[in-house]
Amino acid sequence: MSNFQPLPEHKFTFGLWTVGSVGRDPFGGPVRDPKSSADLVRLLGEVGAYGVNYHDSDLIPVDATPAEAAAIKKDFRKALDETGLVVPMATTDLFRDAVFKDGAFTSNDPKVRAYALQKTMKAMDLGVEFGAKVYVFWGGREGTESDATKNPVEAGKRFREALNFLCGYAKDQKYDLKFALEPKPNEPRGDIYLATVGHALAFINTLDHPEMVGVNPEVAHETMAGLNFLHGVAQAWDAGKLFHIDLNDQNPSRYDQDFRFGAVNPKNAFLLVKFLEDVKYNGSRHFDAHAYRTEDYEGVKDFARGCMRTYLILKEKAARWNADPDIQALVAEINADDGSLAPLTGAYSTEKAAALKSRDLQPASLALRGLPYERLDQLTIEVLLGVR
Ligand code: GCO
Ligand code: MN
Ligand code: MN
Repeated sequence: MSNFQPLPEHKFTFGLWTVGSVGRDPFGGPVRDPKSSADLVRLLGEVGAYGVNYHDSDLIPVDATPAEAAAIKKDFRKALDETGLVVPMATTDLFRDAVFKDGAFTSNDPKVRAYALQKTMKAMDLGVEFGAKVYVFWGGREGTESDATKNPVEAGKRFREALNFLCGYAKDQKYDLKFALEPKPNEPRGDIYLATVGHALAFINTLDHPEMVGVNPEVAHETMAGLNFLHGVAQAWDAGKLFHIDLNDQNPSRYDQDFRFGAVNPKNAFLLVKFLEDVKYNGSRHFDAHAYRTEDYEGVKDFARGCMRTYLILKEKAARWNADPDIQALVAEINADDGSLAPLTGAYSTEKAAALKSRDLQPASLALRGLPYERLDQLTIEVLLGVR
């Protein structure tokens, strides 16, 4: 049995902003002293992470002088070399600064939109400098409190124009970068555009370079909206658009909780891990979560270790589920197909349509069939509870 030790091949990553969170919330200030980026890399090295991601301003504060920026980069690079951590993803902070109070790419002010583009191009340069291959766009401020204030069609056009511009920039610079849009329904805006994975997937098809753009779904974001996260992930996967994933946990209908992966709904977490492992998702498993505000830095390490350990435990449970003969017998029974209708279905033809229309399919007798889903789900729970 595995000892659930994280290894580089597991591709576990954390943002500087996750383990670096000082515990601020809307009602209270910091509970932990800030750490330098280099020290956060060392902390992640100590707990066994594979990589670290950052927003431009997590690494280089907006007001840093060129000399300060150079010193920070040098220390950061040194910590990466010491620990062997890599930087698979980078992103832009387009939400913290007051200038973005009405959005960045979708702001009503064309000067703010231009500034957002400028800041993102520089942030892309900074990401690529440390090896990032995925560039995330989380539009935290791209939204409204009142739809009297912004035309949603115009906002969509502005968002599209910005992404087209930035795809152009990445191509022009010959950057080996894929973009990943991160949907979220609300918080910090009252409502955020491209609220769900589905909205983002549809929007991508309207871009000039759809092949460069995918999604970065986050457990908490679909869950906040009461949606089924796995269904969104599966749709993104099927579309070839699962470029990155943000793992954490969340109670539905609450504020953005960003709990340790698997902390709230281990069954959903299990089915998600099983999905990612079954389809052989090859990207980062990025934990975009925070330690409880009660923790000191030892607790932050417990939090980070917990995210990875839970993932690995669930991965082992997934293998157990796949190898369980009783479970597999039920799976086979549920999906049984005697092939008798294959000649009438599948790819369309005039002949098939005519034959299918006239066939008596006996729906009343089909409806009599019982489906052993109670047994299958109970066995799933028993695998999870450790008795199988
Ligand atoms: C949130 C978001 C962010 C983004 C991050 C990277 O709810 O605050 O999930 O953490 O993932 O800005 O783009
Ligand atoms: Mn989030
Ligand atoms: Mn996120």
